[in-house]
Amino acid sequence: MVQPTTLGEFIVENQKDFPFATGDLSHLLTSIRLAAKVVNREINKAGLADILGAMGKDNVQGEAQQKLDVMANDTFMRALRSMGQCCGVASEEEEHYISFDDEIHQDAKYVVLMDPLDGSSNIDVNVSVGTIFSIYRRITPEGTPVTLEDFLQPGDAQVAAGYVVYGSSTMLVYTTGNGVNGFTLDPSIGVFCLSHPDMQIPKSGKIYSVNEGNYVHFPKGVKEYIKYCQQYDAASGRPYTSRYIGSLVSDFHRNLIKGGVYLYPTGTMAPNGKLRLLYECNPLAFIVEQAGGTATNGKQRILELEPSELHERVPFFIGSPEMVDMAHAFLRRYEEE
Ligand code: AHM
Ligand code: MG
Repeated sequence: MVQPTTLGEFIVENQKDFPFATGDLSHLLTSIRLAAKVVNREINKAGLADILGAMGKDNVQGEAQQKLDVMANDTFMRALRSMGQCCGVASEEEEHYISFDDEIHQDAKYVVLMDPLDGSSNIDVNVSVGTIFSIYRRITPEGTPVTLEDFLQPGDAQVAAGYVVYGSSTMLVYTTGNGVNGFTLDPSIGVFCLSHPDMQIPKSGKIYSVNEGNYVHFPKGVKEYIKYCQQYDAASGRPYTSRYIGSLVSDFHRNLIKGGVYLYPTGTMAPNGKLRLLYECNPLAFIVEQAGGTATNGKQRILELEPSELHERVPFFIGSPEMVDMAHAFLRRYEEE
């Protein structure tokens, strides 16, 4: 039997491809890998333990925090704090960034931005959820407390990004800027094994993913693009199939593998869209570009956007490059209306 490459082995083997290879990034990825396993274990038994349901309070975004949101946030925070490579974390669940200022963090170079449990409103009904993370080198000098500036970097400055999808199997997918690789957790031995090397998104696909409940609120260009997706055209394989889980990581992961486009546009109800630039859009944009795909806000590459706030929202168009291009063509055509 051929021994699978484990995530631990892969991280170490690929350390040399990283321009600042000191091993710190590898350690950081190791902390994230361990925390993901803990979160996976808790999610798997969610129906048995008293950890389902709402906490009874809202997070900074005004969304009801689930008990598992809090568990996932605490687990990743603990894992990142316990090692010496990370000097600060920004999370969807925390209004302000957290600075790690203990002795062991004095030489830490990296900040992490994350959505610890994305799609958590799905958790009570046993639908796949995820974790999304993004890693940057700090801008301010080592040994000083991190500042907002360390977190408000454009996505192009990311050194690594990834997600975990807690689905019918649990997978961790990540990039350090040298392609995208996916690892499936073998639950019998508790190890992530390389299952999807060098992931590439198909140039086009047959899936469009959008919350059509918001249709009447969308800009004209988006409405017309959705109609285009639904029209019959044998040559281009339309009508496309509509698939929307409402769990960004799962919707993205499916489209990455099968080819497709995911849209969360502006709307009269959500003038800037819903998804957060720093810990939802940027990491997935880095991954999709590394896999040959495209991610924009409808006009500009997501990775070029200059963030101005920690929890900033942006419209999001991501997926197979030809499909995102076509969505853009519709947006441009109806821009004035
Ligand atoms: P969350 O991070 O609080 O879970 O919110 C983000 C989620 C995404 O996973 C998903 O794509 C989106 O919200 C769904 O929003 P909607 O219910 O408006 O379609
Ligand atoms: Mg989220």
